[in-house]
Amino acid sequence: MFTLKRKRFGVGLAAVAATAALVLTGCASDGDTSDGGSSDGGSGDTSDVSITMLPKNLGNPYFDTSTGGAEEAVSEMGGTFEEVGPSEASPTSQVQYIQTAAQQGVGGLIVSANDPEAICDALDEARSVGVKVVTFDSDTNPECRDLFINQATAEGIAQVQVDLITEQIGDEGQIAILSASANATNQNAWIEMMEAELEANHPDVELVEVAYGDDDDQTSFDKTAALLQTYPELKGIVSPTTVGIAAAARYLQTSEFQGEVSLTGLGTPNQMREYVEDGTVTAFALWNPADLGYLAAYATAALVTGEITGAEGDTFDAGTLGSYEVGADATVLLGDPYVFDADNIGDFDF
Ligand code: RAM
Repeated sequence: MFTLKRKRFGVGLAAVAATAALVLTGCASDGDTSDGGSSDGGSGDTSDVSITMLPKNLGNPYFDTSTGGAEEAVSEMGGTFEEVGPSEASPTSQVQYIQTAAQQGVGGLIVSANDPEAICDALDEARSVGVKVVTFDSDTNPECRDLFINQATAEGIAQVQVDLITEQIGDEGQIAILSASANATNQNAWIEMMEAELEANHPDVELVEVAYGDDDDQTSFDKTAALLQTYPELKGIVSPTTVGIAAAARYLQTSEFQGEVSLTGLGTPNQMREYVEDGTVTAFALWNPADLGYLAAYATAALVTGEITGAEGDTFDAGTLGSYEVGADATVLLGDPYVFDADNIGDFDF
């Protein structure tokens, strides 16, 4: 059951695009578990910790990978682990799963939120019966959870995507964004910062539309077609979602726009490989979702055992990733985004 092979981003793989300031994730002291990391003296015994993982939706390879990472962490710690989730990434579709987890009395719930507010009542109820709530990937409002495990700073994620698209289109012309669901906390934060960066530093680039594919493959595919039809002058698409970028690439691949319209954003190497190899896509970015899930599970266990409370400055041990510290706003940062292109994509398998 715990067979996922996680491939850490290695330091030797650094054929990275010069446009992004990139530090590879997951290279923190592999195997070093020596400092224990307990900041306020909880029991630290994780053997009976039960953790439920609730992604935005099921059937997304990105979340399959993050769940695999969490499952591996729980396996190492000796607790129990379950993944549940809706088929649609809509604002309230996760509520019933939160309620069930609370009824079951799980120790910790790890959630990627489809909406910053819509699941807060359910999370409050879960917390009132003792469930520790940790968001990862896409946050709720901070008061609705104990901790947020952030994949990279929103500024960094926005910057790398703007750098990539502006470089690919020669820093002028029309672009569109193909996002996930309209309320997604993570995508909306990144889009806001992309808009600000475009406005401040790319006066000849015009963002003509933000479209929403709802993290659904077919919807994203159809929205790509619609964007290309509506804006004949379109030079590029940024899709800050692994579902959207893969669907958009599939559309472009067999269309008259292949090689004419640039596409970048956030994707998984396995989903994007064929499009990079055939030139439909030049470069895109992401972090390691397995590491994100793995870190989230260690952080959740540390909360459940009382090893940390989520206060700024708390430190905990995250297995092979090493030691992490809780920052401002009860947030733990995994690392920086990473750029994948034809030179390095063969080195990754997730
Ligand atoms: C999709 C989801 C997820 C996001 C990635 C980049 O898989 O929307 O929340 O972090 O893309």
